Amino acid sequence: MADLRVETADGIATVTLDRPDALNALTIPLKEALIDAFTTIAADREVRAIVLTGAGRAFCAGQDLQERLEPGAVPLDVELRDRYNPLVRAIRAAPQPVIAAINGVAAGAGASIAFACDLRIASDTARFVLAFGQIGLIPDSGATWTLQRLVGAAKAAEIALLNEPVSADEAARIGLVTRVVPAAELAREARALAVRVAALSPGAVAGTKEALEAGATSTFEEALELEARLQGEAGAHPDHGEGIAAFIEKRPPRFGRPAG
Ligand code: LHQ
Repeated sequence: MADLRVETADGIATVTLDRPDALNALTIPLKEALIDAFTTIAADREVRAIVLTGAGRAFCAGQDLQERLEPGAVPLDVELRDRYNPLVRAIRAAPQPVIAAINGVAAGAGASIAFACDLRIASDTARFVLAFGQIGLIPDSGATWTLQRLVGAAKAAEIALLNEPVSADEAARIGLVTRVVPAAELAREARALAVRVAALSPGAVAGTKEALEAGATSTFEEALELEARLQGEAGAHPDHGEGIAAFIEKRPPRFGRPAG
């Protein structure tokens, strides 16, 4: 698909939105290609980390507004159920950590997609704009759930209701992004982050994602029980023994590979 690039090297898949002239705004074919890409990568055991980024000066300007003006445009509830929701679900359900490398403006559903990722690293040129309010819509693609969990209810209400752009520095200050780096260094720093998580045990990473997701809405008791179940599985996997052996032998662990 011309508007989406997927490159895989050394266990890291890089997914690049590639409609720079429209600030990587999301059309139906682009959303469908993204869902396909995340579904395919999720099932690829060779991939240990995913980086999502945008070509040109934007990360993603959200829904392509030109497409909404075309005759027969799909009703918004249908568009959400058929494409946006499956997309953010696919990001969150991937067993690999998904790192948003936010290279520029992330607006509307573009911001929601960044919020759905596991980690966010931003260039100093990045900014978040909820944008929904300015076109008479409510935040969607999971933003009403993710944003308040990332920054707290008061800050989320401020960002969503006032439509104030959140600069990269402000995003770092409120914990919305892990780090801000100079634009020229973003791709390298995002890759370095991906290399770090790719070196961890894939099973432990997938279990951590699952437990954090469930813990966001579970009771404390439910979280304890899920931890016990997932830890039982992690402890029974060869990666646990490899981790202990590597510690004792004072060497880096080799996770997810056959012993020897
Ligand atoms: C665009 C877009 C764009 C097309 C810039 N589409 N061309 C929606 C409905 C359907 C289902 C349910 O969910 C949703 C979810 C949503 O995402 S709703 C929110 C949709 N997005 C927006 O409302 C954002 C609209 N864009 C903007 O507010 C600004 O463009 C931002 C703040 C992103 C960037 O501002 P600037 O840096 O000043 O750039 P610009 O406005 O000059 O845009 C550059 C070009 O990109 C321009 O085209 P042109 O031909 O004049 O160079 C824009 O028309 C185009 N573009 N966003 N979403």
